[in-house]
Amino acid sequence: MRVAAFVLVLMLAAIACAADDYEYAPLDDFEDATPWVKGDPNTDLEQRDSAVMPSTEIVHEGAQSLAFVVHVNWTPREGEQYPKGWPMMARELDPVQDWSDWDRAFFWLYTETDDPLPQDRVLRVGFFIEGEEVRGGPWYTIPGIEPGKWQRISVPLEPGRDWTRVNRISFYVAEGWYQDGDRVTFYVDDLQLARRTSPVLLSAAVASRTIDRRTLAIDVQLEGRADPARHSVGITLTSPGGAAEGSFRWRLEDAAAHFEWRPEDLAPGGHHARIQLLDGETVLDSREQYFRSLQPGRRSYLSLISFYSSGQWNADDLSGLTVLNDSAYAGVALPFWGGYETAPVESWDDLLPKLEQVRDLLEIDPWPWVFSNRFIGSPEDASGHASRNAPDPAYFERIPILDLDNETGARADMMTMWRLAVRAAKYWGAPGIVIDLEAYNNYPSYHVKYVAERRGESYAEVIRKVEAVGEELARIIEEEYPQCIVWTLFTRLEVADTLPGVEGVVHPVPGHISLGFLRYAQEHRLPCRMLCGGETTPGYYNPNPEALRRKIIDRDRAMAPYLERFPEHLFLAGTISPYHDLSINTGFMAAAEGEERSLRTLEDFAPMFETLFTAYDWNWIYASSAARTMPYDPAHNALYTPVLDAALTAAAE
Ligand SMILES: [Ca+2]
Ligand SMILES: [Ca+2]
Repeated sequence: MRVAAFVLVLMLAAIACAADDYEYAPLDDFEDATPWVKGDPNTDLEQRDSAVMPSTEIVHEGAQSLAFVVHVNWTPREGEQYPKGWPMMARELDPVQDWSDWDRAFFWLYTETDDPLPQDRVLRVGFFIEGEEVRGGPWYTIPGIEPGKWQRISVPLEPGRDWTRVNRISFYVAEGWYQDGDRVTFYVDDLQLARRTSPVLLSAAVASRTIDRRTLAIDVQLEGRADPARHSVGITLTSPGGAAEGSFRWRLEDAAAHFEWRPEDLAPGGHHARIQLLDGETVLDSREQYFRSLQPGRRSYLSLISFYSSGQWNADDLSGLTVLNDSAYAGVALPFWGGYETAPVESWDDLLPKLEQVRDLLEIDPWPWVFSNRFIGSPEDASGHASRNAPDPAYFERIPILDLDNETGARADMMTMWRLAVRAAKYWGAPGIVIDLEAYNNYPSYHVKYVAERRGESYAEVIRKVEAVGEELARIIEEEYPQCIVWTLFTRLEVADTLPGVEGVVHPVPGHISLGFLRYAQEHRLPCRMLCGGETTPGYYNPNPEALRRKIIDRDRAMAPYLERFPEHLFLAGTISPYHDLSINTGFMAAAEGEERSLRTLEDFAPMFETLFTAYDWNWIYASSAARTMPYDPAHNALYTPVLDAALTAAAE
């Protein structure tokens, strides 16, 4: 199941395929609409906000198509459990159908609306296998939907599912994706199953460091059938300068395959891999990927990043920090100001006595920790927590979503904090500074589209201004401490989208802050480095080492364009949020109902730590309060230190 989930992620990024390479079978031409009904069996069968009917007006094939009419209506009605519901249309297949010999479904879609379509999700389709539930089902988000024209939609039938018993086809939207009052009609026509006439690469990924630092892991996923007598996979490595670094070839026995290969003398640094699917000597398909390898035998730098540190930093007596002098940590992040701080920023002289104390007490590296939340607004409809946590909520309420033009002075305050923190890192002789780019005040402000609409600016203008924020962060580094490492908890550069009128990919806002920073650092040849922290992926929690390794491979591939573009400046860090007793965990660290966890005690985490410390030169432990980790409690420190220390040593062997 875990493997299947990983495969699905890769496939969502799959490439459009040439139509000619398929053979087809008709599935539904919608000339008879009677099998199609509306209704979500879990919540609202009546669905007064949607309708399903045949259409003879907008037709792609034959005499009619099927219209799925949605009127978004958030007003609660009597007897309706969820005012923001899930309008759905579905058809049961009775008897069940065997699709196991097919690779994809194709259909035509015409979207009619006068309202703007939502950014992330517009319409989802699901092909259900007997026993699968609607909730959390096999939903496929149809990408790139544009109104006012017929579009050919291609849905992969992910390998790894049992396609022999398909019993339902469903389409749905969530009213919550749209705005109240929006009206949209989807016309669907000419649904067909399709089979590849010869195989292609659905995905291919290569990563070093997931087994050890000398061995490559190569994951290949085919669409179509592999014939071991004919088909093979080859990999060729070259250095960034174009020098040959070896090649290898394997027979392909299955549509999903994992290979391991230890090239001779894999030099640390960048490499280009070309992965080819071959039929005899004929190349059927190929993929290119940049990847980085690391120096074997190097001990990973482990840092502690925890809100428990806030209590230590803000205590009258800082000696509590000294517990960490006998720990596995090489560094600790100290939050100079809280994420919701609104008070005027102190001066350097105000800070200095505390900096001196830390310098005298702490034998590991202190890393100043700052928050970009300072310049993020908290409008009335925000989903964040500013009003609950901020000493002066009005400070955040007046910010126009993001204080991009320093409209309220919040951006200048953030830059002042940044400058003081960078100066403190230099004063301490610390390697660098930690920045948390989480939008605590208002999570929708991650989206360029939302920021642009709320600020009345174009997408391109918002991106330019956000990247200018990153440039200013880099300029301050240049002025204060050019060698400073900037350790982000995440960059979100692995998340890529597109927006109309914007050239190239669009990332969440933290991605563009990071890009502005990296570009400035590169153009000005600064010795500083940026670490992408990994909070978004591989993330705080993975159920087992294999799942973690898959995330590491996938992240390498998603980040490859930027790792290649910024070889001197961008590096990956890993993170994990361990616990020592599953039974005391609460909140996001607790097991879900019915979930069987293999990680129950700290010892269970040992292979997780070793996998992570093998994969990244920089790692951080997120010591959560939801797992009552209490890293400053000497007893807890004594519990965690030997396990972490052993994994650091083992990974460096
Ligand atoms: Ca038709
Ligand atoms: Ca409704």
